[in-house]
Amino acid sequence: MNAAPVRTVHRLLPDAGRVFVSLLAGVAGVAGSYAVAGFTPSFVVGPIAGTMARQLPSEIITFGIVVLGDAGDQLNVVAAVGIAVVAFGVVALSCSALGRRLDAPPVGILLATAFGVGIAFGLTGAPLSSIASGASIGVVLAVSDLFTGVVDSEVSPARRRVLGGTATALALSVGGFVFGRQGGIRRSEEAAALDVSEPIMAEIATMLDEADDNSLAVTGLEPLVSEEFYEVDINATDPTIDSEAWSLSVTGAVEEEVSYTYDEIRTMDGENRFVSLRCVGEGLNGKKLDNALWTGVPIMDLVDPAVPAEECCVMLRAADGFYEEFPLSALSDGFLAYGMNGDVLPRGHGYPARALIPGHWGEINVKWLTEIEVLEQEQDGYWEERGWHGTGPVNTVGKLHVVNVGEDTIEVAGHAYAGTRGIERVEVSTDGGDSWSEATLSEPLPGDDVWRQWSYSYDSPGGEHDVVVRATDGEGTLQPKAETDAFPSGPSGWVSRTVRP
Ligand SMILES: Nc1nc2c(c(=O)[nH]1)N[C@H]1C(S)=C(S)[C@@H](COP(=O)(O)O)O[C@H]1N2
Ligand SMILES: [Mo]
Repeated sequence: MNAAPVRTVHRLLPDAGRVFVSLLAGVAGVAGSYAVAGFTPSFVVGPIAGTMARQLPSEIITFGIVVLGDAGDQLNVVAAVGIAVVAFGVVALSCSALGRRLDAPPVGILLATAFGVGIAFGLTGAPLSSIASGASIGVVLAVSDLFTGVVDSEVSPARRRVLGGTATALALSVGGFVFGRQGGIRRSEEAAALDVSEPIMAEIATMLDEADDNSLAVTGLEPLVSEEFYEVDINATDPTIDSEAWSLSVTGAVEEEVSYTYDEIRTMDGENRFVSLRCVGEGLNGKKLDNALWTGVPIMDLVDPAVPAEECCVMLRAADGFYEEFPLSALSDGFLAYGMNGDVLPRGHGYPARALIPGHWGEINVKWLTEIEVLEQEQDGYWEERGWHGTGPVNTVGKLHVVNVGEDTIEVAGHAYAGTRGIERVEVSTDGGDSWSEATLSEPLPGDDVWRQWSYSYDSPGGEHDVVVRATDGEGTLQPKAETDAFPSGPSGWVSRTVRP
């Protein structure tokens, strides 16, 4: 029997070393993209994660939001990184195999580079980061090939390939990761102090001081202006918008469509407002409730000049492909913010401008806003198409985030929020709901959509006990005791926690 056919089959099947080096080339391809783009939509992983978040069945998405929470987002990004690495790896492996079959390995490397650029560009539409992806793949393949040609070595060529490929991929990946973390070549333009008129600036300082003064002195309790404001997005990466090229238009059922540039909006009369936001998808005692001081303009100052011809509703559309619909009447108290806590609105919170709709769930507070379309008829927004009902007013909630156990006394504290209804009272039970006492509330901040802090101290009963919190809104309505899930219209119920002194 001739052994040749066996050897041919062997040659066609890639050996483990080549598979390994190709996968590492895939890692380098992802890192190359990250080096240039940072964590933006130009990073190959962004569109993959976004497509998964958009296309997966809504049951899986809801499970991710309600059960996994932030871990669900992380899982999505990890899966997207894996997909990108494998896709680039398969390109590297098959192109280099083709190059060998043609007896021209450099052709295979060039092909791998070209396909790498092509795939990345197809996903991101971003030339620079795509070239960085393809080039990184090509460099890993080329260097590992060069290493096999080293003469006078004790090490076998196959092993040299793996060593050379690994070293190159490692260097490119670590370098790419470190550089990309700083924002890549394209560093973000915001994260700067807001440049507004003297009186507005002075008012920001006064209002932030007031929030500071009003914050209860409780160890571990987040102040009235959040130090870390939560973020919820349909995409893993935030859009990078050039404010010079951005505009906001009022369209649809209006007498005349109007469009505004960033500069036009920035030169209109501005205002400062405290507004709290809460996500409909958060857990009952979750952390997706926060407050900030926003700077911007009343949204109707932009809409009125277009003269809406319909009373029904509006669709707010954004640069990330997000859209939410709600009644025009809710928009009438709305605000368009371009500043946050005295800084330019951060990219993660909607730079250059976002909507703030008082008293409503977070989702209609559309970030990266580009269009306000007046509608003649109701339509579903992004989350409503996925089964949520998150466009209405928020549920009343009293959160319990702080338990400070002292020697004789125990201090419990948290935040309470009821949107524009305001908070009238927070009550605490330390015996599982049998008896109730009134908690201390922080002095209210100006504004009609602002949370409050509460705190309560009591003598330690010694043993384990259940603390329950319930809030009454400004209309005198006690929040319902019955617990409901976040899906579909927001969590509800009294928060309770077991305390062990
Ligand atoms: N363009 C856009 N706007 C958006 C979202 C989004 O994914 N894209 N998420 C919404 C949701 S669900 C919430 S809860 C709030 C959160 O705002 P924050 O990220 O500034 O906290 O933004 C809303 N606005
Ligand atoms: Mo949300």
